[in-house]
Amino acid sequence: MLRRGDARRYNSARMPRTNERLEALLSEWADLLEISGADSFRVRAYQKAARAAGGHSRDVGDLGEKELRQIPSIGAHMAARIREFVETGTMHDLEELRELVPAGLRELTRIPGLGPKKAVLVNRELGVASIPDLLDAIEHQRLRAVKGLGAKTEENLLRGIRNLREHGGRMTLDVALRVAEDVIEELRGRAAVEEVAYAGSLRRMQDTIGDIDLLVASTTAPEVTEAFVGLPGVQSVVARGDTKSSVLTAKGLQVDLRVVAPEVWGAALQYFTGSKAHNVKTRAIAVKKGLKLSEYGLFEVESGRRIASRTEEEVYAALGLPWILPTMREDAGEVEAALRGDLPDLVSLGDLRGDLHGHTDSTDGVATLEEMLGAAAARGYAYYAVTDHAEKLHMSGMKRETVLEQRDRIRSLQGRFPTMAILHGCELNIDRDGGLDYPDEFLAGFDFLVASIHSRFNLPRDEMTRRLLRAIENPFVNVIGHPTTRMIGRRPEVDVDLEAVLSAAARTGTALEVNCHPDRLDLRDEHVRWAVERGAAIAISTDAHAPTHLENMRFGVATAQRGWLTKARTLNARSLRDVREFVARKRGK
Ligand code: DGT
Ligand code: CA
Ligand code: CA
Ligand code: ZN
Repeated sequence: MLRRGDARRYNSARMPRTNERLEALLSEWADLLEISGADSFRVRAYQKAARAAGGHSRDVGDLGEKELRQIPSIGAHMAARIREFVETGTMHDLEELRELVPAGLRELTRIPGLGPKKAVLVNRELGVASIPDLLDAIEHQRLRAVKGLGAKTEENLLRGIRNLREHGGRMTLDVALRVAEDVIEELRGRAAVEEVAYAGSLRRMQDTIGDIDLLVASTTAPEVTEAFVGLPGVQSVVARGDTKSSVLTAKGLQVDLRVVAPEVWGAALQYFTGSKAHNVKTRAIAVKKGLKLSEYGLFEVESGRRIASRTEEEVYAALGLPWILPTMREDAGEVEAALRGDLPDLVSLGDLRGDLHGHTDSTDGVATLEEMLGAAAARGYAYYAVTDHAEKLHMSGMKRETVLEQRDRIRSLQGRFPTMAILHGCELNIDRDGGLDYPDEFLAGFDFLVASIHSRFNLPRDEMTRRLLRAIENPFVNVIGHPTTRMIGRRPEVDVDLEAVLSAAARTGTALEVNCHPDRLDLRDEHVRWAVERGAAIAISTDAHAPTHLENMRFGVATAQRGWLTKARTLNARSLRDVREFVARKRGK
C-alpha cells in the first residue's frame, strides 16, 4: 500500500482517458488484422500507432488532424480514424473487422502463448475455432501433426489456457485502480459521505483484481447507495440493499459497496481489506484474548462492550499488534512477525531515488530523451538511467553509432537537471545461449546495463536456466529485466530454475528487476520474497516508454512490498554513489 501522501502525489497526472481507449482499440485492430492475414507491415503500423496514442503527453482527443499527424507513427489515415473515434465514439472499419473475425478465433488469441499467427494456423489446418476445440485437439495430439507445432507447443498452450482461466475475468491493477478512483471521486463530494476508500485485493495491491470493494462511512446509508447505483459509469445493478450493493460497469467489472457507520470505520476497513486468510488469523488472536472481531468492531465477549473500531490502528493495537501494511496482509507470516514485534521495514515509494530502466524515441519509446528526463526530474529523482534497446531487438534496436550519438547528447544534457544525474545505459537482449548484443569493450562504455529476454520464451528449463546464468555472470550486466517475461493473462512465465538464478544474482552482485508495468509485475510478489531470502538485490523499474509510465512505480513498489522487500535490498533506494559502486564492484574495479 502506498503511504497516504504518495497516492495524492500521483493522482494528478495520469494517462488521458482518450489516449488509453485509443491504445486499446488500435492494438485490438492490429490483432484482428493479423488474424485476417493482413501483411505484417500494416499490423506493425497499427501496433505503433496504438503505442504512440497511448503514450502521448497530451490528450489526443484535443488534437486536430494536423496536430495528430505530427505525432510520430501517426499518418493521415490513422489521424482520420482517431478523429472519427473522438467525434463518434467508434471506428467504423474496426467494427466491420470485428464482425469478420469469428468470436471463437478472437477468444483463441487471448490464450497466453497463442498469438494471432498460431490461431490462424490451427484454425486453417485443424479447423480449431474455439478454446474447447483447441483442448480437444491437444488431448488427441493433433497439434503435432501440423508443421511448426509440436509436443512442446501442446504443453505451452495447455499452460496458457490454465493461465487464462486463473486470471480470466480478473483485471489488472491499473484498470481496477482507475475505476475505483473514479467512483471515489464521484462519491467524495456528496454530503452523506464522510469517508470513502477502496478495500479488498485492490488495497492489498494484488497483481490481478476479481472485483472492486468500496467502503463508505455515512450516517445515511440509503442516500449513499442511491448515489452509487446512479453513477454514470454503472451499466447494471447486481444487488441493492440499504448498506450493501453491487454494480457492473460497462466493461463488466463488478464494484461492491458497503456503507458503515463512521464509528466503525476502522474495523470495517480492516475486515474488508482482508485477505480472508489474514482475517482468520486476526480473529483467532481476538478469541484467545476473550474478544470477538467483526466488521463492526472488536468486542469483549462477556460484557459485549466495544473496545476498538474507529481506526485500523486502534483495532490492531487492541489485539496487541502494530498496524500492518495492507500489502502484507496475506497470512504469509506477517501476523506472526507482528506478534514478535519483528515486522520488516519495507521499501516505500518515498524511499526511491531513481529509476533504472526507461526508453526514448531512439528505440520504441514515444517521447524524446529530453521529455523523459524532464518527467523523471519532476519526480525528484537523483538519477535516471536511459536504457534503450540494443541492436539485436527485432527491427527496433539501436545501431552502435546511434548509441554513441545518444551518449553525446546525454553528456551535453548533464547539469540541465541540477539535482539529477543521467546514467547512459542500454537494455541488452539475452540471446538463446545467454550471449549479449555487444562485445565487452563496447559494454564497458555504458554507466549501467539491463539485460532481458525478448525472444525464445519456450526453451526447456535447463537451457533457459543456463541462458540466464550466463547473462548474470557477465561483469557488465547490472540488472536482469522482467526476469520471467510473463504478461499477465497473455504470456506465461518462462520455465526456469529461479532459485539458481537468484543465488547466482546474489553471488555476482546482479540485481533482479521488479518491472512496474501493470501487465508484467515481474518479478512477482512471491519471487521477490525468494530473492530477499537468497540475498539478491532488487531494482524496482518502470521500463517507461512514455512519461506517464513513470507513474507505474507505485505498482512495482506494492509488488515489492508484497514480497517483503526492504529498503536496504532495493538498488534504486540507494544513493547515486552506491549505485555506481554496485556497478564498479561487479566490473572488478
Ligand atoms: P478478489 O476480489 O477476488 O480480487 O479478492 P478480495 O480479497 O478482494 O475478495 P472479496 O472481494 O471476495 O472480499 C473482499 C474482502 O472482504 C476480503 O479480502 C475479506 C473480506 N471478506 C469477504 N468475505 C469474507 C468472509 O467470508 N470471511 C472473512 N473473514 N472475510 C471476508
Ligand atoms: Ca474484491
Ligand atoms: Ca467483493
Ligand atoms: Zn525495456
